Amino acid sequence: MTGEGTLSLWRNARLVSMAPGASWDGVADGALLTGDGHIAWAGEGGAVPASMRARITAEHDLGGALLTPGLIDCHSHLVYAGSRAAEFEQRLQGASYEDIARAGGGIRHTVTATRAASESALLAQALRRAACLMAEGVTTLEIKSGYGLSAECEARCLRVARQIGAQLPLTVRTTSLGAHALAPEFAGRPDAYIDEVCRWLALQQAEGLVDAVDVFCDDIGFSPAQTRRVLDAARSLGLPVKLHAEQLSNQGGAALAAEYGALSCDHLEWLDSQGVASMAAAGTVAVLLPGAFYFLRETRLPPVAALREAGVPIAIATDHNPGSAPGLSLLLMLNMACTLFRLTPEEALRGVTEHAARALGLQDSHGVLAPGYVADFALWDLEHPRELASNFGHNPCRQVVRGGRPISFAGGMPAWAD
Ligand code: DI6
Ligand code: FE
Repeated sequence: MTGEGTLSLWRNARLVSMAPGASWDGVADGALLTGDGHIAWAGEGGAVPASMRARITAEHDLGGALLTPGLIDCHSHLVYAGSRAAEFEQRLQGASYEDIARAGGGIRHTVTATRAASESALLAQALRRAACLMAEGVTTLEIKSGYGLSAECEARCLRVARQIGAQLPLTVRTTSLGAHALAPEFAGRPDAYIDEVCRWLALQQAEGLVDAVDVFCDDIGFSPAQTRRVLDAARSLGLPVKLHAEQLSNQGGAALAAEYGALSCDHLEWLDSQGVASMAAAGTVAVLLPGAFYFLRETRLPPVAALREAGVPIAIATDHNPGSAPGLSLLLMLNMACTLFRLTPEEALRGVTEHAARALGLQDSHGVLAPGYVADFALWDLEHPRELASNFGHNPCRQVVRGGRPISFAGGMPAWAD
């Protein structure tokens, strides 16, 4: 892919490639060669191979900036309408997230607002949210459905997600999460609702709307038996699966998902040792979501030490949604992953690069700066990558490049700069 054509040289940066074995301190006089949207070479500026030097037609002096892979937010619920700030107030008065959900609020509140919104209104709001994430270096974003809960509205939300990927210089991976909450029309009939969710998957797949399938397996979500039926339906269509598992209770969801070779299990505060072992054996990524933990004032920590010891790859994501994690800063999640979950800054950055790519099945193309990978990267006004996790509340991102092309944020909306 980069064998013959012209190349761009990006030089004079501290290169933090996140390639396995690369130094956490980065390469001081680092450089990249890109061509045809991909990385042709990465290393010390003085060591560019002569054969490649001859093909360079453009040169960018990066002025000593820190250079990392573009960030990957591997878990978001970006498409929805309405606000849940009133529930924030209710929780401050003592109501729990589960109380509000059981009383018909929570996810179902957002479903009512989302069903009432047009595709263009949903798109306009979601574009602005995606722009916030991108301004902090996000170049790949997973977007789930799950606030439609009908064949038509779930498809509408997935179409909006696809539109975001078409309109912005951003890689979008879509996840079908019809089994997020019980649709109000199916009150008391969760198994009949699961039949519907399974039926929709084939239609969504035929329309090219779905890259993966997810289920909220919990006391206030769906049972392991119901979850299994959705995972079976996904498997019969050849779709990869993920799971909202062990967030508010321990259902054994992680072990169940691992049985299906899940790409990831997400949340995991209630994960037990059997779940850890199953995930390790299946190579399933643990996606930790410190924003939801923080916003719901959870106290039970995900078993980070056990995940580490078992060699389970750990990713970090925003879980952006209006109810449990309304933030739009992946950098803040790096900070919280360290302060709340005691990840190291290096683990946190790997959690939004190499391991986040793996959680989306993109580990062979995204998440590290190495030959053959996509030329998605971010430049930061920072000296060391640890500062990405230690700082919070301001945005040190100087430039975002996707597929070798710089992005401009003129007017707040990301677009190709060239
Ligand atoms: N867990 C979450 O944290 C989000 N979905 C889920 O299954 C929250 C969704 C919401 O409250 O709107
Ligand atoms: Fe979520």
